[in-house]
Amino acid sequence: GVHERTFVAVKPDGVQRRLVGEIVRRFERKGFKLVALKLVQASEDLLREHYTDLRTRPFYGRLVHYMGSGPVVAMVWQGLDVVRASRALIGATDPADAMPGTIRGDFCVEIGKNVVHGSDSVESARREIALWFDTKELLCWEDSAAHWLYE
Ligand code: YYY
Ligand code: MG
Repeated sequence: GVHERTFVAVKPDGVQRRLVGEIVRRFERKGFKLVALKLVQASEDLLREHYTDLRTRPFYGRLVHYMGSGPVVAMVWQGLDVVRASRALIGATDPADAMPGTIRGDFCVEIGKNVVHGSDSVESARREIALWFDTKELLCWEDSAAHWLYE
């Protein structure tokens, strides 16, 4: 429903490459509602937990190191089908497979430096939002554009 939420993060390469505004802009113009945003230097523990499903994969150590190599912009976006729609805006995991017009398709070339994260299911989104944010950081505000976005 329209209250679905997802966790999105601009990864350290995205921050270094000054892509924060561009990435936020793509979610904003689509019509999603920003409910939380912060610049974070993530701890190794947080990143290990964030990517726990991938802990047995050969790239896990490198992934955790990369994600901790600089600040990330952590965000929560809300809206109709936002988990699935965000994955569509972000594009395929490997930028070589990501369609032009998607964030990864437009701004990066390698899987290990793919500039942005988005939750892959409503359940993952719930887990990731709880991991990265305190409840009080998730703001409730009246969305005056909702009337023009939703039937
Ligand atoms: O959800 P998404 O980020 O698109 O991909 P995941 O399969 O969850 O993998 C998380 C993260 O790990 C991916 O964005 C890049 C990295 N990675 C990698 O470096 N090498 C792989 N073969 C697969 C994933
Ligand atoms: Mg994933």
